[in-house]
This record gives sequence, structure tokens and C-alpha cells, in this order.
Amino acid sequence: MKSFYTRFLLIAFVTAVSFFSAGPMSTPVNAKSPRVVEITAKRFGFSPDTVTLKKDETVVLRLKSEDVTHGFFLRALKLDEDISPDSPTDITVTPTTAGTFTTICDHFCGANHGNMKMTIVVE
Ligand SMILES: [Cu+2]
Repeated sequence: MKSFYTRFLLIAFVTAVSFFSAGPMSTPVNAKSPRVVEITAKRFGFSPDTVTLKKDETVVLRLKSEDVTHGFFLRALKLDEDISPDSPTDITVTPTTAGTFTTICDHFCGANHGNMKMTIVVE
């Protein structure tokens, strides 16, 4: 049977380990979810047709389709996704270059597919 002193040391040790491992330093400071920007694709355009992002800000682009599968292609930001009508596609992006960029649908979706574009402004 353990002595009172041994039990006291064990409890003190467990308490100390709990305190230091669960202290405030283990919680990231400024931990917040990135801004979500919803973009809806529908023959033959995107809504909104212009999205403004901030340089070095991480955002989630939530891509939805209201009809058929569309593409979302932007070489400058290394974006290349299919947008399925079945479920939204989330892509996390942190633009590092300011400018005005044109995103195109690169998944054939009908007669006016070639005109399906939107603008992403990074400022
Ligand atoms: Cu298309």
C-alpha cells in the first residue's frame, strides 16, 4: 500500500503536468477561421462576377454549381477545380500577388462555355 507521501507526490506530479500541458500557450493566439467567399457557377457565368481578396489573407472559396459540372481555372493562383452540382467544393487560397485575374470555366458546359469567366481582384 502506498504511503500518503507517495500519493501526494503522484497527485502533485499529475496536476503539474496537466497545468503545463493545457496552459494558455497550447492554444494558438489569433486562431480564427478564414473568411468564406461563396461563388456560384451556372451556365454561362459565375456569381458574383467579381471577387475582391486581400493579398496574404487566407480565404476559403466555396464553389457551387446550380446546373452542371463547371471548371474553375486560374493559373496565376494555381487554382484548377471542378465544380460539381452535387456538393460544394471548398478551396483554401492565400494570394501572394496583387493584381486583377480572370478565372475561366475549363470544363465544357455548353454552347457559350467559352464566355464563362469571372474576375478575381487581389489588392
Ligand atoms: Cu463551362
